[in-house]
Amino acid sequence: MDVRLLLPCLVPVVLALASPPKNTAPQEATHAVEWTDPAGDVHPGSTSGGERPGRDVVKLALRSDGTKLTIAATLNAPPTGDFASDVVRVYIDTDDDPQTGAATFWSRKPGFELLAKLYGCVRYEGGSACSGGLTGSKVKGYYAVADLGRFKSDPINPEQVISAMDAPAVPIQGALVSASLSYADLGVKPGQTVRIVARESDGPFDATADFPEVALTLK
Ligand SMILES: [Ca+2]
Ligand SMILES: [Ca+2]
Repeated sequence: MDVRLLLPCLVPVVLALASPPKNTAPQEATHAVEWTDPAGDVHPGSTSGGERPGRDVVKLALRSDGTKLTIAATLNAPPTGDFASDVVRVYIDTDDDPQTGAATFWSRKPGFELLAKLYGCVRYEGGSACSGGLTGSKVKGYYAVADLGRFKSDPINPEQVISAMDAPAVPIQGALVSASLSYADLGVKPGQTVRIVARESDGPFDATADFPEVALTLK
């Protein structure tokens, strides 16, 4: 067979395989954005004491007020049990440039400088936890915090800016888990547009756990 006849057929196939996923323009929002999310789409978490139910987000709101960004997740039920975990992860592209920063872990979307996590923490008699738990300790209540990390040399593990244990505790009201991060800690200014991809922490181990990508213009 003449190899010159084969080449025109092969080249388009190779190009198709090498081309990156299609870039769809992010949703645009001013000051705030809110989404609903299905119930029943989370997986259980594993603990040393066996499996604990996943934290199932049914609504997520991101709100800016000129000084802080609030992450507010509504769960399908108020928290129970003695195990703490994050409920939502929020990747933030603070320079609105996909060429700078790290990629989201599961969906590989590029360009994020910050990763914030919203936790449902547990207060026990004699301690508290935002990840894991104190087995055998009596649970006294639940509260929310948001931590913050900045991607530097490690594209997977950001360097800590605010730890969950140092962040201000916000009481969980029913099924509403909500906490805020200041513009100063985020390194953003009023009127700036940031690109955000949020993710249901206990959602499927793939891109389907992501909420829609949004370009949010901060108040
Ligand atoms: Ca859900
Ligand atoms: Ca960036």
